[in-house]
Amino acid sequence: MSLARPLSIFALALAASFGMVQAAFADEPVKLTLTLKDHKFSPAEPTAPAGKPIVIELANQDGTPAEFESKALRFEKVVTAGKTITVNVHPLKAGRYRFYDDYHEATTEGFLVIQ
Ligand SMILES: [Cu+2]
Repeated sequence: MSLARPLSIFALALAASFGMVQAAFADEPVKLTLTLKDHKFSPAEPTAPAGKPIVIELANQDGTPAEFESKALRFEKVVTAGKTITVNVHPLKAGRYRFYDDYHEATTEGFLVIQ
């Protein structure tokens, strides 16, 4: 029996499993970490790549509750004083998407920049 055949099968299996790993990474969400302090988001303009699911973690360091909201990104979630929440965002096209604290909308906003 020649060694060539088992080796090529092994090579194919390796290539296939590598492809699956690549596919898993493609769907891996991009994580963004934001803080809210003195009614300002930081960073105020986080960036993320287009076409990837995104998870935004927001830590509210203020002594008042906030409602993390975005019509463009379709989320709305209350975060009480001193707590941290996460919201999921579906894959997006390049652009600038506004978010805000619905309890202080006039002063507290940011933009998710998709590149
Ligand atoms: Cu609201």
